[in-house]
Amino acid sequence: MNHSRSAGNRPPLLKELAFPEPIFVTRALVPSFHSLQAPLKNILKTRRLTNEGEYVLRLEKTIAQHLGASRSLVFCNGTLALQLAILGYRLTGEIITTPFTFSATAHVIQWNNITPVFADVDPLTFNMDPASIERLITRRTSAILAVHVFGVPCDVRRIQRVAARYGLKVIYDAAHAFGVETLGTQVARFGDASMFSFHATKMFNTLEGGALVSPDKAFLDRVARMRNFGFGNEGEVETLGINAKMNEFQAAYGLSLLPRVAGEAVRRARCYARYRQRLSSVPGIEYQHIPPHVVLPHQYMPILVGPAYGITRDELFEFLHRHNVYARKYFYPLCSAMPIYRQLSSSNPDNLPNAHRISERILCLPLYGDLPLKAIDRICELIRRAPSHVRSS
Ligand code: T4K
Repeated sequence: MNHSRSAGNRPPLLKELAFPEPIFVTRALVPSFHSLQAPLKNILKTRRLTNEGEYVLRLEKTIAQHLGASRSLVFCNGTLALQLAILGYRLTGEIITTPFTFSATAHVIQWNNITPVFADVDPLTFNMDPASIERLITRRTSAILAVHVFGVPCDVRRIQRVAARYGLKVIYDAAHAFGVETLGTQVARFGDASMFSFHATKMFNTLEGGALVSPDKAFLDRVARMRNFGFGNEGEVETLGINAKMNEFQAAYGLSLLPRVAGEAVRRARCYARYRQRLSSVPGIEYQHIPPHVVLPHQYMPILVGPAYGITRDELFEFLHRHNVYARKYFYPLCSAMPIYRQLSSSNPDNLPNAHRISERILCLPLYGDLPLKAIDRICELIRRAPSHVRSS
């Protein structure tokens, strides 16, 4: 169904609420210029630019501490980190994953010549439903690739029980979950490996980048070799590899940014609470459930636009755009509806009712620490007035 209207029958703008400048879904957190000066000067002086230099090694130690892991590996982006995690465990056949995610999750499976199998999601947390996972396990299944969607942790205990029963690996796409805690510990401690994205749009970023953590030391050694063309300690190519290294500028940038993350999380929590408060009287707006044992630095402000709201998600999306608010439909369409995956038998919409319902209603509103509370009030007022305004035109 196409909900967009031609310019001729669009409702007039609510001029008093329209933003003069675009408000994007997020705004990259950056370090101060001052904090970057010394490391950049040092990099330029030593001319050590890449290949596991001083700053990359320091960042790996710091990230490991931050995530409660004994070791971390950093990469030029999160997608390659995840792709190498699959290769590092020599997975084959089929991997069960979620359709409600960024395309990278499904792509890394396909790039490894493995068939992604899509499981339905929980209607409240938007994360993979362990019962749905279990129904899809076949003799070809080698792993579960689960996503902590918008940072909200999966049901890690139930997923672990399912995996243990069938001897499967569990890899978490924790792209959104840097600093998240669940069940009294870091989310990075669950599963056989977790990938964190450090893309510019993430609260902690290294421009582009990502990290892997795992309790399996031999696995991390293998992946470290794969990240660098397969070179081993003796300088010989021991395994299939690729170039997935992070460079020294990125690592120095990340080290300078990390001290800012805690303050950013506090500011985002304030923004999140303001949205919840201001939208509480708007019928039909629903939220992702955050279980009580979870500590969540908010990376996203997802809402579901339900039928009681009065207009569709797409109508609200367009209305906000016209008022210069660039909310995003993360994640629509589902991976299972994308041309390269929709022919798979698990992509049948009848098997994915919750994922379809969420994907058709989801909207991520702008969220970043220096978004003024007054701007949030104005966005909420636009959301409050949109149904009557759109319907009356
Ligand atoms: N798994 C999951 C579940 C993921 O969500 C992702 C990435 C991955 C794996 C893969 O990790 P990486 O390989 O990326 O490390 C973005 C990001 O490119 C992508 O990293 C992210 N997920 C995905 C959810 O969103 P776009 O196309 O929405 O980004 P873009 O360029 O439209 O940016 C959104 C807004 O962010 C802009 O309107 C303004 C702001 N922004 C953006 C950039 C690039 C900045 O302020 N500065 C910037 O440099 O994909």
